[in-house]
Amino acid sequence: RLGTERYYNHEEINQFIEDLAREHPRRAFLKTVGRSYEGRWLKTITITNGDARRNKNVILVDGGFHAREWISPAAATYLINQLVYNLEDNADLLLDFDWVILPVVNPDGYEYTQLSEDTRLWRKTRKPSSSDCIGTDPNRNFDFHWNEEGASDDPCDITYAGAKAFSEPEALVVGDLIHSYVDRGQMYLTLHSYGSLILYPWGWTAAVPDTEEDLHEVAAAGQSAIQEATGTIYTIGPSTTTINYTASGASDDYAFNAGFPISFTMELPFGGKGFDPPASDIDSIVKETWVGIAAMARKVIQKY
Ligand code: 0X9
Ligand code: ZN
Repeated sequence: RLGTERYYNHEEINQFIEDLAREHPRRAFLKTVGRSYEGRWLKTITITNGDARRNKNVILVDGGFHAREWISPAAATYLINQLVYNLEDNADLLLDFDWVILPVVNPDGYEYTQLSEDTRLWRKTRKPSSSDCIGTDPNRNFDFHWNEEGASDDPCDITYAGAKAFSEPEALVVGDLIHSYVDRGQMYLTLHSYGSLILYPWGWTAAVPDTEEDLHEVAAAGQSAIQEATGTIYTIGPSTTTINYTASGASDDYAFNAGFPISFTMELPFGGKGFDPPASDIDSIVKETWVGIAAMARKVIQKY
């Protein structure tokens, strides 16, 4: 299992989920769902309790959209550890759900940020655009209110929406995952950093969905569980007015619009150093993140 003492690269994370699937053939299933622009394999791991029940409800989790947000893949891998190795504490979560996890959506960007201090704060993908600038913001590339407010037309901008919706193979993979699980999908969770926020739709407009109360109730369960566990105070609310900007073409709105009744962006904590929580902070951040996610999943079980 992957420890929490350092950050891992994409190859190590893929190796980890491959090993898990091989060692737990009845409980963990690996699926190759696509390839990044530079040719890295995008693989999901589906974790079950191994019982015979088919077509359970699904929780879909992804991490590593934005290259520099290293704590996000770390939290996704910790979640995988918990669901596989801590069946005693999490039996209820696997009785009702299959969990599908894509730990690193944007591996090209993630690897690029590991090259040097100069590239550490890269955010986007790594596919060249029509201009000299490289990369698209994968979280502005989804085909729902694509390239409206809070997304840029300028390929040199860090929020460049791309030449068209789903121009980036990495975003398209997540879009396809959303569609392939939506019939069974109860919660979509995308892990970002930083800010200690649980954001729910909409993010493309300041308007809120009819079901805001449900979204709020589930988010509040995560918020209070985290506060109880560590004292960390998460702010929860509709994306646009809570993070204080509009951003269109993002995956959370896409998943919610497609039919996931619960869809959150979780902005993990600052961790002392922004996008670079020191390795010594990884353990506490990913553990409290898991506490929040488990509490939200339990609230979903109760509600639906
Ligand atoms: O701007 C983003 O993509 C997310 N914040 S980050 O600092 N990690 O880049 C927030 C996305 C919130 N959701 C929507 N606006 N739909
Ligand atoms: Zn992000």
